[in-house]
Amino acid sequence: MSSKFVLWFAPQTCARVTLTALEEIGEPFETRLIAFMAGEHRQPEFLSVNPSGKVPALETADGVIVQNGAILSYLADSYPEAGLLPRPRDAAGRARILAELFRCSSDLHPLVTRFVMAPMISTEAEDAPRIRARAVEGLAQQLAPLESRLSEQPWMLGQNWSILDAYLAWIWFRITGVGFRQADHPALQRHYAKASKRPSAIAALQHEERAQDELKARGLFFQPPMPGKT
Ligand SMILES: N[C@@H](CCC(=O)N[C@@H](CS)C(=O)NCC(=O)O)C(=O)O
Repeated sequence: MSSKFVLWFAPQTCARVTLTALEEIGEPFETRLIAFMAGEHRQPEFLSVNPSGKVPALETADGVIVQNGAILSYLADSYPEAGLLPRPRDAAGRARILAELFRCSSDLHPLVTRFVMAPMISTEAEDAPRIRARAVEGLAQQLAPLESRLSEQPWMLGQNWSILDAYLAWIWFRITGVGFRQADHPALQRHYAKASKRPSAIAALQHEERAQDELKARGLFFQPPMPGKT
């Protein structure tokens, strides 16, 4: 490993949040692209890095770190000057930050998967509308407190940007990309527009574009279809 970090990732996935964090930190890093369409996430090379077969996985001088929330917390602690997350001294303050990370990774992300990739839950095509409908209900419930929070403050944690804003922006990108109704969530829409202008977010998208080009050249680029379309 010639750089400090090697990020295993795929475009449009939640690894975008880790990419954004690495861009914020400014340390040189390498990327390894996983082509899901070629099943590379189930192949020994990647499974030896992350036996769960999921991106992101980050190779570091301290070993491989997996799980977005854990990676973000590790990077925030390792590079306090980057301001990825507040680092309260008290246990309750730290628990509140972890709760926000888990909100994204454990409450919202599984709903994103159900809404965007219903066939990962059931391969029966007729189940997809029901899976998506339940996901929409769950998303509406989980996003409501964030919509009201962001109508009162600019960022997830208050007045300052944090990597949680990149996490929420990825969630919003993913669900609205396949038809989640934006009009019901004007504050989330504004938040996404603002979060996307951050230089780290722009740089992360540039990494993804290069990866997408590579996947397209190999005939392996996958775009989730809009519900009702194939
Ligand atoms: N809990 C994990 C979830 C990671 C995850 O589900 N990543 C997706 C891409 S967004 C993935 O690699 N999916 C492949 C699979 O589940 O087979 C995290 O937060 O890092």
